[in-house]
Amino acid sequence: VSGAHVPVLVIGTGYGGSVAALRLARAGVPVHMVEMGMAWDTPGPDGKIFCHTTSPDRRSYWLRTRTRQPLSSFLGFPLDKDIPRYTGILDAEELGGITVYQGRGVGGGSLVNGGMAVTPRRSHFAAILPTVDAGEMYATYYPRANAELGVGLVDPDWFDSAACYQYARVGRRHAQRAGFPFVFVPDVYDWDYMEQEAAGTVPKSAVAGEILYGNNHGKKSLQQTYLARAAATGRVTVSALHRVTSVAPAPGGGYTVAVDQLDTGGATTAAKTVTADRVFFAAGSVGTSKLLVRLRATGALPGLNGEIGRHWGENGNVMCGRANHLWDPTGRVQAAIPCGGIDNWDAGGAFAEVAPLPTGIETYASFYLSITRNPHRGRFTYNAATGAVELDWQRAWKQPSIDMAKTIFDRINAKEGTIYRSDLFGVGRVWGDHLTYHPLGGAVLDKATDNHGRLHGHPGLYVIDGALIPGNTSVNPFVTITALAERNIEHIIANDL
Ligand code: FAE
Repeated sequence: VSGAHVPVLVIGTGYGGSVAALRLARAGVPVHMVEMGMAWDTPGPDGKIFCHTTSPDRRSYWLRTRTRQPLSSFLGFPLDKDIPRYTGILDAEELGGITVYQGRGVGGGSLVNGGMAVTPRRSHFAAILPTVDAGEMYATYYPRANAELGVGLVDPDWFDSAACYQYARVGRRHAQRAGFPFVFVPDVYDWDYMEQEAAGTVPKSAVAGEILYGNNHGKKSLQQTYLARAAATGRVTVSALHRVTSVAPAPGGGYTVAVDQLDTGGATTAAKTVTADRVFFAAGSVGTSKLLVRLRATGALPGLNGEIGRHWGENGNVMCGRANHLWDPTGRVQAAIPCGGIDNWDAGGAFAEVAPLPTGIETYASFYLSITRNPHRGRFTYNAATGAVELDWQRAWKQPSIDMAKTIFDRINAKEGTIYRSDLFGVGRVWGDHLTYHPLGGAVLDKATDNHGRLHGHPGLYVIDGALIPGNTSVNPFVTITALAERNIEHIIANDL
């Protein structure tokens, strides 16, 4: 309701926002969450909430008239197609030099991601966030995050025989033959449900190839975990299809938050203001960075410091495929939830997840998303002429990532006598170096904020999402984002409220 006053307003409903909402509500504080995407709680005309990976419709992309699939071609055929402009679930946001994929809707990235729930090795965490007590993180906050998110491991015996993981077993064999450790990767997908999918006793989701545009069954997104528990407190309200455009000090104390209500075509249907005693920025690395950079540059939040918009990275994401021999088929049916990876981080700077290629046909291809120790960092700046926030990032900055991924795949190719696929990212392109799934940084802990996420210069403003992490987590990021949010909100509740 326009003109309302709330004790706490949370911008965004991804991991950071959901942790903040649950913990504040359990501490007795009413919380209002504002989410620019849709609620994703109502089935479409086909009876399903989410559309399928191989038949993207208007539900697939955020305000685009053509899909922007991570794999843009296959055997030389372009895969993208026209779709009606709609507030779909996956944003392929073009930021100079890189396409940043993000979830849009109540649940943020948890709606679209692969659910891979990885706790980094402690020494890596300590190097990334040296001012955070790693002892506390590994004793308390990582276990808490893993428990709340419902993280589990595939049953290794089932894995060994399941047809839908043939591609992962091929990935394991090739890794091990080249001398690399293959590790199982935990996930928030319900593994018992997946076994039933494979047995044909329940409706299929992962086994039918659902991923990227939402899973209709089996995946424990934030809607099933943190947000469900937050709602159960009775103290949390959520406004979907509402986008925060400004936060500024209110005359009588607290902050005035400007919010646009959107229709499903992306047009603003109402402009509202709310006052809040405290505001948590949880709009994701890109969303939080863009807001804060603009609010600082335009003088709405003049106290923010010069660290705002800095130390942004893409977790070194780079994709590639390999062409296998005819005696190494990867399977026509592929579970869309990855469950294993190749760890060459310490020696080569790369951790590669063995990813599915759920096309429904035999491709004889192995596909990988590598996380690498890319040292390059981008920076968000405000363009006063256009009023846009821009990211400086160049595609050439992915070269270290490619070199690190090659420490794994050149060796596997040499051992197997195989080659890279060059038909997946446009004709002749071997490397998917134009994108990231893992934006991180832009309002980094202990730089733009204090050591618990309080923004410098404006008491009552906090950052609690992936923007706090300086560009890399050495593994998939959401468990770390969740655990850090658990740590920070516990401290904030104990000291600020
Ligand atoms: P996030 O989850 O992005 O939530 C931010 C929310 O804020 C979104 O719902 C936005 O719509 C909303 N928002 C933004 N701006 C505004 C505004 N102005 N007003 C109102 N609302 C706004 O942030 N990570 C893993 O660990 N494992 C995986 O397997 C994995 N797979 C991925 C696959 C894909 C395709 C993608 C895109 C990501 C994947 N990730 C994965 C990354 C992970 O989802 C991401 O790091 C987290 O979702 C980031 O969490 P945050 O809380 O920072």
